[in-house]
Amino acid sequence: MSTRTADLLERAERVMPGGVSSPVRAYRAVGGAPPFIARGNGARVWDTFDREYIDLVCSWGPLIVGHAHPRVVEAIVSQAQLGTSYGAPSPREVELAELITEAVPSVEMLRFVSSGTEAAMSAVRLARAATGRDKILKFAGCYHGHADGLLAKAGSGVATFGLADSAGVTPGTARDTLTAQYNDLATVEEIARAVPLAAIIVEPYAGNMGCVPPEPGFLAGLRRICDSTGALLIFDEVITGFRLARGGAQALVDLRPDITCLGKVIGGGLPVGAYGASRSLMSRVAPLGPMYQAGTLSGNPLAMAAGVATLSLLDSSAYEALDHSGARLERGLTEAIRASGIDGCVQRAGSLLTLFFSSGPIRDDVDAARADRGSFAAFHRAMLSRGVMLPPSQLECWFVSLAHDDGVIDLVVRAAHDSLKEIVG
Ligand code: KE4
Repeated sequence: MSTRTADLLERAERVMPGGVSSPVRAYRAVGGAPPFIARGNGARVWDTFDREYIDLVCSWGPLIVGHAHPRVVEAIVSQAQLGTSYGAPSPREVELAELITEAVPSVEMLRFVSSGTEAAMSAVRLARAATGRDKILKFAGCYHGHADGLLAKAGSGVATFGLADSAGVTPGTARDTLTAQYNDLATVEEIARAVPLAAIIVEPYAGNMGCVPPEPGFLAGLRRICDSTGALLIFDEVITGFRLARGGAQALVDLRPDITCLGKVIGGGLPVGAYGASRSLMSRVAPLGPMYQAGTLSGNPLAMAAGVATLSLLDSSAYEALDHSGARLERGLTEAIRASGIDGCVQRAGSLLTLFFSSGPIRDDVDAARADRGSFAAFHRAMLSRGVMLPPSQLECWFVSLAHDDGVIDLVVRAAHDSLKEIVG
C-alpha cells in the first residue's frame, strides 16, 4: 500500500478528523502537510520519504531518553513475550508505583490510568469527593487534558485553535470551573475567599502556552491560599513530572501539593497516566472508598515495563545532561534572535523551552497570545526544511532528550540562525 505522504494524508483524512489522532498534529497552526513518521531513533525521526529530522517534539514529552532507547525497547519486547495485558494486578505496576512514590514524597499512594487526561480528571474528582465542594479553579492557558470540566480557557491545542473552550461542554459543567490568570495570585486569593473551592489545579511550570515558569512566590501563594481556605492543591505534573527533576517541579520549588498528576515520562512512550496523593486522600478511591475510577488498560504491563526502564535511566547525571542541553539550546537560540534582529525571546525550564516571537517576559496566556504566530509558522516551516521538527504551535514547548547531545543542539542552533535570517528576508 502506498506510503507517499500525499496518499497517506488523503487516506487518513478520509477516515480520521484532520487525518490525525490529536488536533495539534494536523499542522493547521503552521501550514503545510504534516510529515508521517515511519521511525525514530535517539534524537531523530524519519518520515515515510526517509527524510531525517532532529526531533524536538519527542512525542510531546514522554521520550526523555530519546526514541527507541535499547533499554526501553528491550523491556517492552521481553514483557510482550509474556503477554501484553492481563486485566489483573501484575508485578510491573508495583515496581513502577514504588519508583514513583520513592521519588515524589507527596505521593504516598497512586492509581495508574492511561493518559494525562484521565489523571487530571480523576484528581479533580478526588478533590471534590474529599472536600464535598463542587467548584475548581484553573488557569487560563494551562491545559489538563480534554475532560469536559477542564477545557475552560485551556492551553495547548484549545488555545492554538483559538477556541474559548470546546463545543459539547455543557454550561452546567463549565459553571463549576473558574479561571484566573497564571501568576496572578491576587485574583486567586479573591476568588478562593469568595467561593469555596474543591481544588486549585495548576501546571507548576506551565508548558501549554509555551514555557511559562511560575514567578517567585506564585506557587507558595497557592499553597498558602489552599491551606487557609480548605481547597486542595493539585499539581498537574504530566509534563514536568520526572522531567524537571526526579521529584518533578514540586521538588524544585520544595512544595507539597495535595494531589499530583503524572503522565508522559512515566510511560516512556506508552500510554500511562497516574494521580497520587497522601494515603488518607487515596483511601477514598475505590475499592477502598466511595470515589469510583477504573480502566481496562490501567497499569498495562507493557507501559509499566517502558516506564520502569525509562525511570531507571534518569539518575542525577541524566538531569545534569538535560539541563546542560537545554541551556546550550537556549543560549544558541538567544544569540540567533539577537543576530536576526527579530522581536523574540526564549523561556526555559530545564529541558523544556519555547522560542516566542514576542519580546518577553511571557507571564501568562495574554502575553503568550501576543506572540506573532505568523512568524512562528514561517520559522517552523523553515526549520522543517532544514531537518528540524519543532512542535507545530507557538503555544507549545520544545522537548530536549538525553539523545540531544552538543552536536545535535549545535545543528538546531545553526538551522535557527539560517531560518530566522530567511524569514527576516
Ligand atoms: P494526555 O491526555 O494528552 O496524555 O495528557 C493531557 C495533559 C495533561 N496535563 C498536561 C500538563 C498536558 O500537557 C497534557 C497533554 N499535553 C499535550 C501537549 N501540550 C499533548 C499533545 C496533544 O494534545 O496532542
